Amino acid sequence: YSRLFTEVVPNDRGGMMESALTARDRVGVQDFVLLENYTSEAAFIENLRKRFKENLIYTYISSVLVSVNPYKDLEIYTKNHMERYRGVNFYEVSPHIYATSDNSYRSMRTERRDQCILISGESGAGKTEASKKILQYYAVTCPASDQVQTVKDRLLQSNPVLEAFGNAKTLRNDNSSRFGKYMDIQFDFKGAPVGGHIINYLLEKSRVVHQNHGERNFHIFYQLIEGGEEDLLRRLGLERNPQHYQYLVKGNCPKVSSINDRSDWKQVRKALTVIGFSEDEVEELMNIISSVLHLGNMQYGGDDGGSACITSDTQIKYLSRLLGVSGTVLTEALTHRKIIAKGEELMSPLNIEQASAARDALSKAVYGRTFTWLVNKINGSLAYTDESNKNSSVIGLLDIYGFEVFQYNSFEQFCINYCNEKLQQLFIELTLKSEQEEYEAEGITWEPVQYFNNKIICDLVEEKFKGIISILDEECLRPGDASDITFLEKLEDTVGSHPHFVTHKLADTKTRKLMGREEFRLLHYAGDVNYNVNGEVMCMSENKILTQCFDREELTDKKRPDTVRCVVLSHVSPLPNPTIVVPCAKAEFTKLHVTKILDYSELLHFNCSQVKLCVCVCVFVCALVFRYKSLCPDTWPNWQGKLPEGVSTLVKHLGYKPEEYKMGRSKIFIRFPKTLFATEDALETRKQSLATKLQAGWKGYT
Ligand code: AD9
Ligand code: MG
Repeated sequence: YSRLFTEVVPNDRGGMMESALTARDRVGVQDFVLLENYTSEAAFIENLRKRFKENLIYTYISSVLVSVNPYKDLEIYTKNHMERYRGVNFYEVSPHIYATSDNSYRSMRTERRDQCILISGESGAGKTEASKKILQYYAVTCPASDQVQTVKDRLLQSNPVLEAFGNAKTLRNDNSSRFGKYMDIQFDFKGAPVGGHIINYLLEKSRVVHQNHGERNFHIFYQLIEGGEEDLLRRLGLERNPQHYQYLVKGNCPKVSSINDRSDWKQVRKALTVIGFSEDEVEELMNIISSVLHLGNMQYGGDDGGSACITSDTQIKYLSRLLGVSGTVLTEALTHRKIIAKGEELMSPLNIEQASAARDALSKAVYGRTFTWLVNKINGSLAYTDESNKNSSVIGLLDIYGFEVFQYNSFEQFCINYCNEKLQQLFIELTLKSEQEEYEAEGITWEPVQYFNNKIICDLVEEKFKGIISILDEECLRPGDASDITFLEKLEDTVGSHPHFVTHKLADTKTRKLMGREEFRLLHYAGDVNYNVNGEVMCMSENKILTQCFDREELTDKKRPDTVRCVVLSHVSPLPNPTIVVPCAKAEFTKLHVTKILDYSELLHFNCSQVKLCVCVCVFVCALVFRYKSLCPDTWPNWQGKLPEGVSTLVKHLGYKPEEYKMGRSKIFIRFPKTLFATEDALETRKQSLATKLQAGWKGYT
């Protein structure tokens, strides 16, 4: 009975008995489709609020998990909790990220199909935390041998390493992911995790050289400076003071109260060892990290002719040693560019501004390449090599940076928000489409539902020749007078009439007041964002050091901008278990805030369309019989016959009218949530009377 007793009231109030109705009143419903007034925004928010007050941060919309960031540690991620969800069906326990994890795992095992868990939500919503919880769940609950334990350790330890190099404090999140991550966890035929593979998308490299006020550079810089051993810092020529480095002072925020850089350094060092980095490799890695800091401190002065020269050779000395490049070559490369005149290569001097830009470009490129190398190295250590076991299945986890809007939004935000736009498209398509397919499979007639398809916005960004990226590409490659402003003008000419695009010139009076002249505004599904075009059209100078360090052909291949890679979702498997994550700033659950979030995530819209599409609550027939079997003498203690007949018997006994439900092939579709509520209430009454009788020593069934 214990399972039945814990199901109805999904809280942690021990064995306290409460009627189903009172419980629902207090903690809301655990699936939004059970809301009686499911299309009402107020009812939706109220349900979320009730649950949040009770520390119930998870709620379903059908098979989608909605999670509200509690911003505090809840005791819901213990080993006991993991055990509670292991091998148990979705509908038998209260909503949890572990239920989603377990459900994907079981589908992978039983259906032998790869799975994917998409995690979306705005910045700070808790996506990365959710992905870590999923990984921990598999690490703890899946079978293990010694070899598998190593893989589990490496999978878990890849997180602190990637977060050190790819996460940073922003105004929205102290540990904001500044890259997108898709991780495959490979399982062998026994269901043990045996390998993994990570794909990273679009690291925000501009952060290496510039941070907005109140933000930081990537964590690793501060970790190294605060936590690095004395002799290591000496070898790297670093001082134990972040304020000393130009690349670390832009945001005026060297310390963050929620972050302990020193202990994080220790954790990262340990993680690097677990993953399999040798001492030499760690040292080389730190050489590069410190060389970026030295580059940032390099000062330029101008000679009489206005050409840039390096005023102090301290940095060059360190750089030359740390990067293994000759000082003379480095100096020339950082102050000159190569031009070809009359078929001859000449070195033309840069002015101070150009030289500073070249230095920053080099820093970004070095850091970006190092990050990619790091991911490749981790992949090497996670690689699954057992040839005899090729039939492995995978669960993919997609955790990208969330939708974000700042006062000043640049190319980075443009890429991030475009990426979220793509994800939203995929998400709607997969969930609504899969729902419709389910009706077809179950032989149920359904009405197609109208919902906002954001493909129109994706097209605006990505369409060949006519989209914003193509136009930017074209301006970057165009010789002559191409500039940020000509780019903006070209946008106005090409996509000016698009309903989701506005510029200062094209805007109505009201919008114009909210826009700068160097901005364009995109009307995203999640909200309107102004993007500044300053510095978008950067014609990279031919740079000696770049040509030495990097593959030249790749550098000039501007036909494949990074932005597209961030949305290559070809690895997403056909069966997603989507998760939406809703943030709740500083644990204050105000209506205003929630309404804003709903606006952003289109959650409500999604809920409505999902529910309208469902038209009803659908329950697996086996779940229905299992849950309510005690309400009918013919199905108690177990139904021995065929399941559909069991359901018919049960619902007839419960008094369901024919118009209240439809039988599918494997599921029953109940038209009104209140029908299910009535059955829940009957179950509750039944359980209370059974409990009383059991206490009195009763053993039979009446
Ligand atoms: V971003 O798009 O990378 O900027 P995320 O990834 O959505 O963002 P993240 O997972 O980093 O957000 O969560 C932000 C912070 O919220 C964490 O550092 C935690 O302090 C807090 N958080 C998130 N989820 C939970 C949770 N389940 N329990 C407790 C949480 N705290
Ligand atoms: Mg994140």
